Amino acid sequence: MMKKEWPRHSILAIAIIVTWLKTYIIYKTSFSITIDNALQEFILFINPLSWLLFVYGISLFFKSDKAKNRYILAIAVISSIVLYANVAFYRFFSDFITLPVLFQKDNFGDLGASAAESVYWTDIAYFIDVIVISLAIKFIKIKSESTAFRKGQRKAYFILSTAVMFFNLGLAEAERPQLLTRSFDREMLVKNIGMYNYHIYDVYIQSKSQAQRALADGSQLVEINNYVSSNQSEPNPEMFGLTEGRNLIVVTLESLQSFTINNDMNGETITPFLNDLTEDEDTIYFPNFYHQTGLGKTSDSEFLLENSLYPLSGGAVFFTHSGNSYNSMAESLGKNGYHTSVQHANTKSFWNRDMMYESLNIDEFLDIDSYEIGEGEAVNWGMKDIPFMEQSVEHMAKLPEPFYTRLLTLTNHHPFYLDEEDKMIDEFDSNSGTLNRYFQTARYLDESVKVLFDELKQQGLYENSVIVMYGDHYGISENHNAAMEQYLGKEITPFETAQLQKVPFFIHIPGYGEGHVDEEIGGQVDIRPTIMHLMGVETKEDIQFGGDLFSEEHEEFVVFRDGRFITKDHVYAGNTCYDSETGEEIDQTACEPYIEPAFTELEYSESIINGDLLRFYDEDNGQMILSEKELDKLEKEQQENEAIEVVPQQ
Ligand code: GP9
Ligand code: MN
Repeated sequence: MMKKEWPRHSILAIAIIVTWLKTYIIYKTSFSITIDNALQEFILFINPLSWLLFVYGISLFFKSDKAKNRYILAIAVISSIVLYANVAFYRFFSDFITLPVLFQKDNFGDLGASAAESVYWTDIAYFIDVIVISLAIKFIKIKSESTAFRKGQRKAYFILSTAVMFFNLGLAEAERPQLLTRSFDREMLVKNIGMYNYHIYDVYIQSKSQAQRALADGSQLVEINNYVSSNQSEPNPEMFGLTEGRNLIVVTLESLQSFTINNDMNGETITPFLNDLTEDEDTIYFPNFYHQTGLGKTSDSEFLLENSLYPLSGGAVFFTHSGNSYNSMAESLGKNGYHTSVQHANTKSFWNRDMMYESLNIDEFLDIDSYEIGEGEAVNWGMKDIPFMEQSVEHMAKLPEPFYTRLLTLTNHHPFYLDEEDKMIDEFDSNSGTLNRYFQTARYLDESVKVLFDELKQQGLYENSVIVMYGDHYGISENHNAAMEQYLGKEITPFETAQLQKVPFFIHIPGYGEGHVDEEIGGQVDIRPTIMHLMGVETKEDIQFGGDLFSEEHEEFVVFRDGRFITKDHVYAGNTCYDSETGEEIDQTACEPYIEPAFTELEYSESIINGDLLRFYDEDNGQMILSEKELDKLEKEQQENEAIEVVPQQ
């Protein structure tokens, strides 16, 4: 009996279809990927296809059937291993694999053990495509005509696979604008571009930063260190150590801009509680304080605050350089006996926080799994701020003291949706729904801060704490300028846009009694030195770009991430120099002396990050470590727990 003969590219077609469907089924069964609408489901379904078409399609270049089949099988095996490794990893860490995780020594031990724990013999099912393809190769008889694919057809095939890729990327971009440039969450990447493409992207991002790192050496740091040292500001003796030994609670006020403070909207107060704080005897409020974030938004603000370095000009440093050495505020306070933590009711992989927090030496990350989100307690991006504050204070009551904990709020986030019962003021009446709703969520955020203070008092944690609060970045982008003009009642020039970069900064010290409004001009890069000095920790040897806002020597010079800057007398924005008092354009020469220094600051900070230069620096004694060899030696010594001998600068 004649066996049925199959068309010549059957094996290729089977491989693509089986691996594709298998991948989708695994997405649905082995990971918990949140899907909010039908479009997201569709993207998830098609996302393995572009890569599979491409990579299996390469088999079309093989001449012999045997080589072709072997190649297809090898790809099936490799892609199954990648997928399965993620499944096993996810079982333990609820996260997808990213290259640094494989190379971080600390993780590695845990990883091996955990991986072994989460492997079952039934997992063979994850290799179902390999089995199906092997059987197909063995039993299917292909029509005996030549399997050589004609060039034209091959071209058409790859055009098709490229088209599928662009279709996928197009849908992903529509669903998640700036997905690749901001790369905010591994889950979102997997959801939108697929597991296989995600790994390619991850390899690209990581190898780019590894290459820059490999080329760097400690000598680059000498010049930077000289610059930084000459700009250090002496602490103000009246403030230095004022809150030493107290718990430090830092609250990130999501998307809160300063224009909401001491202001109203159609007669309604936007932030009553924060307004009172600006006049409170225990609070120092900084109205001339600016955010300096880039594409990494909240994560950039965290980066600035922890390290007093500028974030990157492109991409989010939390993603691109999470394996670097840093000298974070958490690390320093940790060395001073503090337990350090971050509390945030969101997935831990968002902004790659789980990875980055390890590098920042944050002891504990209380993420969404540490919160109980009851019926009606979530809106917009997740858990509502009020229950979040309540539960965070419950966590604090259990933390070892003294602690440094950071709370990241979420409700006042674009697109600013709120449940009816949480709306405490009306919407604004412009043609921008975003701006209209913003006032309501900002009002809600204000209320949650009040709840935080009340809860702290109830738990007996208030008196012995210092509460620092800052706005992380803008909430209303320039897209809403027309509506903002209506609200502010003035034209938004580049000067005004720079003013809108002001975010509130509060330092609340229970029992202080000398609260005031501090007009000093500053930015997020100044938070670290200001707070560290308040906590009684010296920062003389630290490589940081900010200065202590309380210091007599603090320089009023705020550089934005894109090169715009503010000085006491000028605002430089849109390549134009403005008088800071009047907002009027003035001669460029007034700003000229600052253009270069602004650029230099950003450049220096960028090279520290790209070259991972802080690995060549010992902040304990301010010594430079110049060569890889010396660095290896030091690491070895550290590992052996012996006294660290640092080779001084030559
Ligand atoms: C997400 C939250 C918001 O966890 O921090 O991030 P954003 O979009 O503001 O950067
Ligand atoms: Mn934010």
